[in-house]
Amino acid sequence: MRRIRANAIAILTVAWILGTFYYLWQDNKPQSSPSSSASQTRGRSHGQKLVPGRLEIHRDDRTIPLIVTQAPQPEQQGPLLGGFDERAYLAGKQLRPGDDPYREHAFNLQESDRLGSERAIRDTRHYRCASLSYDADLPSTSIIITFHNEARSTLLRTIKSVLMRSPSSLIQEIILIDDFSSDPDDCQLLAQIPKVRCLRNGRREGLIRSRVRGANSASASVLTFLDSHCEVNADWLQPMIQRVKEDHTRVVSPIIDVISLDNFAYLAASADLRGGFDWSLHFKWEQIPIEQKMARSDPTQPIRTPVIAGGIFVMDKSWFNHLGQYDTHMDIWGGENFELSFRVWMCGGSLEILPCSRVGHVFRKRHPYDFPEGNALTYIKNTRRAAEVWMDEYKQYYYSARPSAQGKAFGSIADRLTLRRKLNCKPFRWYMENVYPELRVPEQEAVSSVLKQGGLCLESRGTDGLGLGECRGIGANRPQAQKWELIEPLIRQQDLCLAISAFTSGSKVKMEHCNTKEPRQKWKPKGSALQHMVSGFCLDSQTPTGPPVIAQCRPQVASQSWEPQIIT
Ligand code: LR7
Ligand code: MN
Repeated sequence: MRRIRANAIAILTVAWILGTFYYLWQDNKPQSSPSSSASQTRGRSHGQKLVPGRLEIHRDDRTIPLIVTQAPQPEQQGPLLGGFDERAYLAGKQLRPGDDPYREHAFNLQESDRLGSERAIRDTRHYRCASLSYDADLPSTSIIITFHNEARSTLLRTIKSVLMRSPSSLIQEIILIDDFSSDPDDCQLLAQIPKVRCLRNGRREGLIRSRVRGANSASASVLTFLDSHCEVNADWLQPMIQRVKEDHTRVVSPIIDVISLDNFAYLAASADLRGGFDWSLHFKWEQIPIEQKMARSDPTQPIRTPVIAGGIFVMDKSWFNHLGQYDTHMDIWGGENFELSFRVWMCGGSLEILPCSRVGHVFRKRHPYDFPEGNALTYIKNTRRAAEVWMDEYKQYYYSARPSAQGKAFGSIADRLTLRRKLNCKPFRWYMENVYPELRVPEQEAVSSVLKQGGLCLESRGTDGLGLGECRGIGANRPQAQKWELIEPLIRQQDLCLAISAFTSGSKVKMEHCNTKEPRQKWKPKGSALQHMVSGFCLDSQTPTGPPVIAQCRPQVASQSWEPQIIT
């Protein structure tokens, strides 16, 4: 008896130990093997969209259980495509032997055509995602896909993956906007698929106006935008609709996995990335800031992102409309993701990436279509509009980073400025401080100089006093009181700046704590004079050497002539 009990205890102990090991193994199980860094820099010249950095590629499939997305659920089986004749559709356009498979679409069309429309793909989510549950009464969504000369096989795979991998109750409709592709049948024929509608533009509009057209004809309360060469992954839709249902001001996107443009392999992107940009308004994927990364105990939690890549996101329809849809004066491609992202954050919403939602996208190295106004001019027009409407004084950094944008046409922005005022949106400074503090403002080179007038130098005296004194010392040995840093618009000495005391002629000029936003501290050079930017008056030493004031600018007058002499 005792033997039996001892055996039972031993068996239970072994089972318990094995169970613990299994649990720990599950918890540490790599979702993907270490990264192979995919090249970040590619050949597009303007606002290129790059493969998310640090791809995690599953190399050794033997040690990691292969999890593929589930087969179509029973309710979706049967006539997924209704009476649509898939074979005839694909056969209608085929690569001719000898044709360059990359020429027309900038990806390997031959591989795409060969793949078929229903392949299984790896479920790239963190394994904990599979055990999350979502509300049973999620609202349905209108899927909006705009395209211009998309390959039939990629377009069909996008649609089919949506139908296969979404609960059918969540798909109200799939709206295709054919942006004046050469062959109207590319779109028209697809309308035979249940739930698919096709709208064709009578002329090329670009993706921005096309999406607005799609949104205007959508009947669901939630909008889902997709590019025309995507494959959605397991349970991609529920996490996004759930977040938007809980708070309609959230605009959410999935992690965007990579579909290889060469062999169409489906590759997991890193889950630690968010959207960012530099001052030239060039989108980039970047690491989540380290503090946020450390604070993330749950890998299924949303990731706040300063901007979204732009093509794949879910947004409440009335919120989309309330916020002014898109800037429909933007053409073809580019910049609309910044405009939307700034607007969402600054006007009371938020942007996030949901790690439990994954969608694959074919990233390309070049645009496979033409830009009627040219690629560069179009990108400049669109980003100038975004910068002019939303970036306030920070737009100067955009222009410094992209000098060629200056003077290029961008049309009227009056309507968008009115919109911004009407929505009572926060300033860009707020966005910089609260949403994207990691974006560094470029350091302006401080030039240290003396401000000389004849043999005299402008010097600070006592607490806030100023005057002209004999120039002393040479080079770096000049006294601190006579060294000035001219960093437009400020004229500064350590943390004190030259400021006018009132906006009237004759007002004294004094020193006070620097504040770039303070209009009384803003100066600019005007010939040999220093002009106060807001009042228009010039720095004047008065005669003979009273405390400096501002006075009507008079060219060549000695008391207004300041000769900056740079000290090294
Ligand atoms: O004139 C056009 N008319 C269109 O309908 C030009 C394009 N399009 C369609 C096109 O067929 C495609 O379906 O618009 C969609 C986007 O164009 P792509 O695929 O050439 O663009 P992309 O993938 O390089 O661009 C990303 O940035 C764009 C900026 O304007 C858009 O926001 C895209 O939607 C966006 N794509 C994504 O965010 C997917 C992930 C890529 C990244 C990063
Ligand atoms: Mn795309």
